[in-house]
Amino acid sequence: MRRFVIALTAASLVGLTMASAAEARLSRVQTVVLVKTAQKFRAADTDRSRQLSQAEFTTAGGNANHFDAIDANDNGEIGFFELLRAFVWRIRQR
Ligand SMILES: [Ca+2]
Repeated sequence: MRRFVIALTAASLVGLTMASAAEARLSRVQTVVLVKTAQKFRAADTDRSRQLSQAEFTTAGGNANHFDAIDANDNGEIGFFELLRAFVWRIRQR
């Protein structure tokens, strides 16, 4: 019984460590995506309006054919969270 409890405890600790490692990795990926999106958005938003016009988007290398899909609220501009959602969606498609 004692060996069983020790084995179960060890297995639980290994499982927790693996879960923690996976969570830590996910957290790092989320942070990288968030920081890179913020950097790209800031660089593309040349008039500092906190919105990307279609011209700003394409000048920064965005595909004009994707603009309308990323502009989720159809206001003719891309906000930071619209761009972030597009990046997350793209990552999930890989
Ligand atoms: Ca928009």
